[in-house]
Amino acid sequence: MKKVITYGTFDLIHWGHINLLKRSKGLGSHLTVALSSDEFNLIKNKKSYHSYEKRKMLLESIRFVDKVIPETNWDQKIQDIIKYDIDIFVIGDDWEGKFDYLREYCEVIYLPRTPGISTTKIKEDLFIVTNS
Ligand code: C2G
Repeated sequence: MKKVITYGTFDLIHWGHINLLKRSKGLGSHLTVALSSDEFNLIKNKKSYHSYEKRKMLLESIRFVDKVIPETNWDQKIQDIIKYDIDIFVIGDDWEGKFDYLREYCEVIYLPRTPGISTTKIKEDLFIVTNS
């Protein structure tokens, strides 16, 4: 049973996220999502629209997702990989190269981002619509 893990904020869940989760699950038979906490989001300079609990509930409703754990800092990945017996770390290629140090512990795969959609784009488009 190949176990896969990915990390992210997944705010205002959209089809780019779903593409990532679907492909991630396709790499193995179990997918864990380490979901950025509200506090860690502030460290990432991200302000989520939805709280951690709401983002967790949404992710747990997605059939590709088997487990959701909190991501509270940049440095938990190695211990997560060991603790959850992970075979593959996967993330979008906007992070290309940033997590190569994990290759000592598991396979590292960067998947192409889905073009044309992002949480930021959604927020910007809605701002324009509501202010025009
Ligand atoms: N993503 C994607 N295509 C998009 C938008 C996002 O493939 N159009 C992917 C990102 O590459 C990432 C995942 O969806 O793998 C979640 O995106 P974010 O919530 O923006 O994740 P991020 O803030 O980059 O968090 O420790 C790692 C960080 O927590 C990653």
